[in-house]
Amino acid sequence: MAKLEKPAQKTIYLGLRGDIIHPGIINIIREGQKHGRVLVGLLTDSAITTHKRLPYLNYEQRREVVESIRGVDQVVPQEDWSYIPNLKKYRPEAIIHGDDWKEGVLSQERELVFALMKEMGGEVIEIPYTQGVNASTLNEAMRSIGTTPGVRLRTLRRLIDIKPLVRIMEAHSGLSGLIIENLEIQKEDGLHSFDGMWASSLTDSTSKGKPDIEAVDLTARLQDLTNILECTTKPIIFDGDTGGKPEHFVFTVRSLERNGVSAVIIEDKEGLKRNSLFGAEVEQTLASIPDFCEKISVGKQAQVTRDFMIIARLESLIAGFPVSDALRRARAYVKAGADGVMIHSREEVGDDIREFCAAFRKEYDRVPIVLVPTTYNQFTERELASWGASIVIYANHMLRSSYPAMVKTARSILEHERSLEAEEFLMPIKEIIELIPGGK
Ligand code: SPV
Ligand code: MG
Repeated sequence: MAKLEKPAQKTIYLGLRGDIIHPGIINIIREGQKHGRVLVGLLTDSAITTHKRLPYLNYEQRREVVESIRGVDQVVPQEDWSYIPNLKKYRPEAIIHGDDWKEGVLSQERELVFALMKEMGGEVIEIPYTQGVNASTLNEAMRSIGTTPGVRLRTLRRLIDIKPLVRIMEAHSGLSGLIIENLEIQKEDGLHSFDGMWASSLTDSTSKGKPDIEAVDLTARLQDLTNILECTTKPIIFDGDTGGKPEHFVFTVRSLERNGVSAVIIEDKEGLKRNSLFGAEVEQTLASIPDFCEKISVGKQAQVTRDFMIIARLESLIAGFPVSDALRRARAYVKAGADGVMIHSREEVGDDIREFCAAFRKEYDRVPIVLVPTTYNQFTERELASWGASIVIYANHMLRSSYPAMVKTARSILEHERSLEAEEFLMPIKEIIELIPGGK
């Protein structure tokens, strides 16, 4: 009896995110199977975040799921957003793709893929895209459902692991949080957006008309935070001031964790702190190293999740001490359990910060460094990352931009004794009504 010969197996490459498995994906795998063995290039977390949000599942979890789909023969990592490096590496006979890449961000990539496959003697199989379902629209839908505290909390560590620099912006209200949540701009190297939010003591207190002297209590700040939590899904870093007494800090850590906050930053000042940018005339006294280490360690013992981070903020440069003092403290704080350090400075040149980063990175290659470049704002994110920074926080920019805008409008109305002239500064009423969906 003639043996049934399997046709010579061609390799069909399929690039996937594989975070949300929907009928469109199953369909393309089935189509791929008709042409040969399906080799899935599964995008790594860092490849995805160059153009899209961090996936819900990490790479290993996605691999497990995709490997179990009938029709998938092999899964390999695709470490780049572009298919090109993997196509060169695996030299498949064909690549299969939905025809939706004819338009939009992938259209250029499509041309490159066609050229390369032609050069390699392979082909591009395009199949009609399954209308109505794709990972991006499903992602949108999931975002409108929201997140859980645990998922939000874990996201910061995942981002630190995969991104050259995590970009955090200050939010002091639901509305500012929504801007950070949704704003995206397309640049040559991918989609740019903010990775998370900073709950700043300065802007929390300023928005209440109060000075930033640790006088606004935690309960009031948690109420502000609730407004942000309710309408966003991105991770949050909380400005914990000095953390108070160790016994208070235990409660702060647990409250923040319960709410899904990813990290708290506490500063090593003595007593009730004053804002670091107040100027040299305000004397800032530092906590003793053992006392601050004790607070870190009590906080670490209090946390119930594995991923919550306590970041120690070094105020040596603010208080007039040299980089060597900050380094000495940083070593002690890391030893006490700090999950990262933030180095702060009022200097505009940035030399002190750069010197600290270089010295710290020599000793600790993985402990995250947080920078707050309010005064040394001439440096780009790429430069800060090259110094060794892991997180950049734009600590007060949403509030500082809103104040002059409000003054301008109020002044115009006073001057003209009507609001017509101010209208050009304003968002149209129709837009504000439509800004927050669900009013209908
Ligand atoms: C804040 O935003 O409240 C901070 C950063 O603590 S700074 O204002 O620069 O001290
Ligand atoms: Mg503060």
